Amino acid sequence: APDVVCLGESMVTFLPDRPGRLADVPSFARGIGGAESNVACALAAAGHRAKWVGRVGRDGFGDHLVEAIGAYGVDVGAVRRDPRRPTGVYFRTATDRASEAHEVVYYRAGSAASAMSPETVPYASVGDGRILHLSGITAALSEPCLALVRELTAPRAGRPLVSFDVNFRPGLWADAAEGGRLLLELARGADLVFVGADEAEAAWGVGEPEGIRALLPEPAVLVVKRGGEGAVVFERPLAAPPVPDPGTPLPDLRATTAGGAPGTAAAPPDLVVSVPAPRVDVVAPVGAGDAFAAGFLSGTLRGLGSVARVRHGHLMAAAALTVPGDLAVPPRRARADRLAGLDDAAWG
Ligand code: KDG
Repeated sequence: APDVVCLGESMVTFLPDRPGRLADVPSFARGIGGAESNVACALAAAGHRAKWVGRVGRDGFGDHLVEAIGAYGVDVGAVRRDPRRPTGVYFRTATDRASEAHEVVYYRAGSAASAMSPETVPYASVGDGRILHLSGITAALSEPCLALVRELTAPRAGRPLVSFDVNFRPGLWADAAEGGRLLLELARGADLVFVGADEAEAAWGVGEPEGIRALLPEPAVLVVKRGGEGAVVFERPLAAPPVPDPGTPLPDLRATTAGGAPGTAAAPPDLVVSVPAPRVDVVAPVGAGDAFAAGFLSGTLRGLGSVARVRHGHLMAAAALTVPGDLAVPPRRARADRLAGLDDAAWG
């Protein structure tokens, strides 16, 4: 059985070979993208059994995605091919200044993945891992996709630990305010939630970590990412001590989720840790959030403590931040462990 199942739309990406407006750039290099398969690829590279579930067209781009993601060691056996709908693609500008906004153009309306639904994605194909990783992108793709994410974040006996990266993409929602409201509702059903402080500000009008936790008290673990300032984790106390052993069973975070509904019984107190990020020269921020999630989930699978889990997230993100595309080669596990184990001064 897989450690982590990642569900979502993957696309072929086209990155220009030079900075400039899309209107001016003449040639592009092909890559692979898709937030959830990015997480799967990084987890597989870190030595975990990762599976990606999605739908692609019966076309050359679909072939390429299945082959390229499979080549990372990700199980692609549950990916379905749609003979009538195409594989999504997207184009993005390259800039030589990391802070400059990137132009992103999606060609994914009516894609094979937009036909994902509770009917076309059987629960058995996504519910067989220890962790099921989802993101808010899927909820924005179509009504059937939203229904699928609703179903997967709803309570269900024996469900895997549900991880949800909010991934608010205003350009994908017909009504961004409604998108924000839906994402909050979906995130409340997850066990583990990742959100950027700036995206929480954009989606919910609240960017302070404590304020975000007040909006989202239900998940046992809430990770608020603050870019170069690091990340803040809120979590219910876990009995399991940090044991860096790949064979360590997953701590049962779900056991600590009860009683957190807003306005009802008081949630148990949170453990709150703030973990600074290493300074890196950013080439392109794309894919960094996915890499962070992969590092944090990797640490979760290994039973590591909160600080170590966030540091593994930061290390994977640092690798992704320093390459132009979505995916970087992450540090090998032994090296990441040594880096994550550096004393706090090295992380200031
Ligand atoms: O996180 C990177 C993703 O944004 C990129 O791969 C494209 O999945 C994508 C999306 O929908 O924005």
